[in-house]
Amino acid sequence: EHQAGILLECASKYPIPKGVKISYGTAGFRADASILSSTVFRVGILAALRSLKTKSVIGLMITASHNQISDNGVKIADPSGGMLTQEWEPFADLLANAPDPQNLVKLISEFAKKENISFTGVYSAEVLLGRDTRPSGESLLEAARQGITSVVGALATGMGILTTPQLHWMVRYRNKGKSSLESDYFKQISNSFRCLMDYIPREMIASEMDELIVDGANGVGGEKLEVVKKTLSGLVIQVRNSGKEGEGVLNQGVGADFVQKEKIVPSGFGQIDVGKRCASLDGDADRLVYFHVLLGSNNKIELVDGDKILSLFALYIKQQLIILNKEDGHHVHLGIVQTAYANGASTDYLKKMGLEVVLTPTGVKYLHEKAYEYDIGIYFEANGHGTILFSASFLSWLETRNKELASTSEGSEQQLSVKRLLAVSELINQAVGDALSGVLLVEVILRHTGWSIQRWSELYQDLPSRQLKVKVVDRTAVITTNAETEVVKPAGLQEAINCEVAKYTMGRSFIRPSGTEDVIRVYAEASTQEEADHLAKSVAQHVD
Ligand code: NG1
Ligand code: ZN
Repeated sequence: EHQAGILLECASKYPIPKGVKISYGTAGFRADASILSSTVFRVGILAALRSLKTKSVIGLMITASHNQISDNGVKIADPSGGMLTQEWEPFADLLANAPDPQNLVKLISEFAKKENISFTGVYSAEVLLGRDTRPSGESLLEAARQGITSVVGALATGMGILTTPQLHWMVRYRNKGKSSLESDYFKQISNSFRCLMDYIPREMIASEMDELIVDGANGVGGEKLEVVKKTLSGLVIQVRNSGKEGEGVLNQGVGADFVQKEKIVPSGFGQIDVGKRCASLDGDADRLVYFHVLLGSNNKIELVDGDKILSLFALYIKQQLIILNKEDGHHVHLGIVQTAYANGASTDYLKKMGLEVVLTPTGVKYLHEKAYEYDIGIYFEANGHGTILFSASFLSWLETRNKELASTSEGSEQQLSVKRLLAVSELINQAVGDALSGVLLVEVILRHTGWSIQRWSELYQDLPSRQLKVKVVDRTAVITTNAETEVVKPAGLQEAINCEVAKYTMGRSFIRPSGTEDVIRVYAEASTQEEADHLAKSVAQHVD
């Protein structure tokens, strides 16, 4: 009752704005920053409850990723460093939309009872807090802190301005009982990068590679990359749009989302960069795409998207597994996870390479969960969010094998492969997609293969595609199935889409409600750009 009193008092300082209904979507709560304080306050409470329930440290990140600077958002990292369990999302919605403090307290006490959460147990909650560079982040972080500490005994630990993947990484390592400061993160990625560089076949090292130019989206990623790059040898990185004073506005004409959708150079890039290897991060550095600038006056680029990063990773991993399998016949289950937004040409290519490919609905939580079913699961969204997951049992097999080989065949090809896989598992973020570790792995693999960005891009040719969004009053009216490739409701809509698709060669199209915006997204692919545009447009007309 002491607890209820405190909650009531704190909650009254964060009344919810009138007429706003908000829901925990693909990436937590997102909205214009000016209406978010009460939501963030309440998510603070939620995070503390989650910590009590799991008896583990929980993460709370304040970011709106690639969205405009005036937006912000909040999401929770579970004990493993992954997204908040889906089972708690309905409660998150209820909390965020509770009309007044009395109602809020009632909801909390009912939920705590149902979930067996004790406010007076020996474990006290701890939540790690992070935020991106958005100016609104500072006061929202304070709201989160107030929410957390309104749960008696709960501790809110501020970790400063971070990339989203850094916070997830910290939560994961803290719960493993390991040191999880930002400096530990940097140490881990630069050490494993160094190892992987050492394991590159000798004949490849000779070939010097030119510098990588990275567009930091004027966000937190650029700043962090400046720190990382100082610790690397054998890789020269030039950071542009690093978010420093005068370089431009967060996500405005820059960043991975802009580059992927518009297929033109981000601000700060141009004809002087023709042919060079370039990469783009998003506002919270959990997405990564590569590109090179094409010759011509229209600032067009050749995009190397998440699907191609996935393909590069898959080829490298598969090559290591072939070396392992050959020697001792151990079968390793490698799975590739994509969404319906993956370019059709990428899926065809991966299958042709003999890889097992599955589709899940959009949203990291689905991809991550699926990838976790394999010994090694590689997942990517076309937009550049993805990572490589290693199962605990496969990692321990690798550790054992590494020890055995050290005594029986030191210096063998097989030992090298084992060491490479172990180093990849250290480099690439096991909690969530991470553009910083992704960049380092891409760079290692390009050196390993000796490929230029052009050669990499030629692995396969993307099918022309078009994405549109249709503003609707109620996006929940559209219900899909089969990894979002088919519409179930409204009735008749899927038949109409089928009809349109049938008019094109290599045509493919699907629609789904966005989880982050009030829109229905339309995707179309066809053998020419004109046809893809046309198909998308005609499908969009059926949605309206
Ligand atoms: P929604 O708005 O649900 O389509 C978008 C991206 C997702 C994911 C989330 C979170 C597309 C088509 N959708 O989700 O892949 O990245 O944002 O940021 O790119
Ligand atoms: Zn992001």
